[in-house]
Amino acid sequence: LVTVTINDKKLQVEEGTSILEAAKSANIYIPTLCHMNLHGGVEHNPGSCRVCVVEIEGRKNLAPSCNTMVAEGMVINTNSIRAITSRRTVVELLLSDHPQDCLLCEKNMHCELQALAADMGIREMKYKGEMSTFPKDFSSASIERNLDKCILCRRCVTACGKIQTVSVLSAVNRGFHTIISPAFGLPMVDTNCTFCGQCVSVCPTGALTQVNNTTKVWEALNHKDKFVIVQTAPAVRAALGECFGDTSGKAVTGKMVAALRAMGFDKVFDTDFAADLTIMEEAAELIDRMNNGGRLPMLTSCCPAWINYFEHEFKDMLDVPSSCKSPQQMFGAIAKNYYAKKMNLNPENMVVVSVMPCLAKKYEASREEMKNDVDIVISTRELAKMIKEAGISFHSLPNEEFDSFLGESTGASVLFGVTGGVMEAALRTAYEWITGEGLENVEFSMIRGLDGIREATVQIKDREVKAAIANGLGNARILLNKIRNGEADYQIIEIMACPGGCINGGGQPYLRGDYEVLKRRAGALYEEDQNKPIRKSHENPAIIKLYEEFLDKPNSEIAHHLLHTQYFY
Ligand code: HC0
Ligand code: SF4
Repeated sequence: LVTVTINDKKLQVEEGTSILEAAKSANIYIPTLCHMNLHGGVEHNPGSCRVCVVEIEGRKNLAPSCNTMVAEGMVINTNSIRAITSRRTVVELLLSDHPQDCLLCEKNMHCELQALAADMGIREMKYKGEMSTFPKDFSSASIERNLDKCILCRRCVTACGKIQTVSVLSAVNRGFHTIISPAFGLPMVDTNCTFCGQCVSVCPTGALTQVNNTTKVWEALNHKDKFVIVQTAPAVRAALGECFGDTSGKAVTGKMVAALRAMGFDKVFDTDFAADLTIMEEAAELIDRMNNGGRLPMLTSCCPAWINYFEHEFKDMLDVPSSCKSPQQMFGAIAKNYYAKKMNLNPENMVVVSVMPCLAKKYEASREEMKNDVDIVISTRELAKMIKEAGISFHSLPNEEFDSFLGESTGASVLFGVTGGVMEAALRTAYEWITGEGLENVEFSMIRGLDGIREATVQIKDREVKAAIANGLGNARILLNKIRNGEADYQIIEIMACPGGCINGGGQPYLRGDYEVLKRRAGALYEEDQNKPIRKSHENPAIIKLYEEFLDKPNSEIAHHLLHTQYFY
């Protein structure tokens, strides 16, 4: 331990701690626009924004607190006139080359630069000069890039390069012309970008944002001839409340349903229904592969960013993932082909809207081979905006139930939203199907948690099923390389592109480096599972009926036609 004095307060901290972290431990807040703790203990501290500078006794120059480590006897002042003035100048200079359109910005009220300027009470543009005018990138269905708003913090570079190991973004050019860009200035859609949105999650400004589809949803809702239905992904309920000031860790399922109904959706359904359906198809596919010498391990295929990743980087292994479409897409296919028929609706007049924690889901819905399933995808953040726009008082809403029957689900399906959840749901069903016996304890606690890679051997009667789970694409790469090199003897692997799974999707409320929130969101989903009367997908009565009336059995010809897909180079 070393002893330091920060703002006249003496404290002891571990050697190797940055001044920024040491101050935080004493509840002293030093602003920064570039530093961020990323998932898995990766610290992004380039010291490039110079906002976090502090004065250290005996040193001539101010020091960036995020990458200056404490030393024994150090006396630090975070609030000296020099430090404050310098910090302010940095922000004023950033603003001098920043579009002044906060009111119109997708990030309005969620921008760290805006918040800092407000905290500093900046009231005038002190410096005027040349403004950057870089071309905007609206090429993808998921993410927009507006480089005029980029402050070169490089958080996105670290998120994409170190956490996801996709490395689409890097700094090019020098000085005033520096931009964060894909190689050769390619539009995102022509790169290896997976649209996971982790770069959007960490961007402090409006440089990287989601494609906003809220207007399209309002248009559909106001169209008198359209039957507009909505599905909500498992992880949305675990985080939506945060957009309305709730503390994290509380599922707001009932209020979310009530809000969607109040917005005017004809039916409010649940992606969880389709998650149960996915388990039916995926567990059947797994057992078939295990019994008939099929390709093992089988990889789950419900995360579109992950699908994108292996299509780009593991082209030699396209037979490994399950052929199942994701729950989002299965829902759309069932809604337009089964629900429509049952309810005497013309599928052409139906609009299927998804609320997802994910930005890649926007891209997934636009994929050519399944673009008829889902019409519009919005994120958790977009839904919150729409609820506010509609003047709905979220907290005064009653708790309402999903509509029948595409709204009926089990505890297994709600787990999909957290890393390991698809595996747990699949094991609950596979266990009972393989053994023909009831599973006493449905909770597979050995595969829970937020570690990047987890492994477990599950005894299913006389068979040992070896399972592995990866979350975060960097961790996925480690597992995939093991498979490629023949070093893995797993039967089933679950991969989710975002660290923590969908609870940390690119469309969720911003975490700002606070990963404790993820544990609480996960807890909200585990609690929802516990409170469900039925906790195994194959016991969902609406799913049983769907097979009886329409699909026949898992992996039937019609199930294959509607619920399965293929992967491309
Ligand atoms: Fe997910 Fe999904 S669990 S990917 O994370 O499988 O987005 O929440 O909706 O489709 O169900 C996201 C979340 C989903 C899908 C489900 C899966
Ligand atoms: Fe990288 Fe994901 Fe952002 Fe694409 S969406 S640039 S893969 S972090």
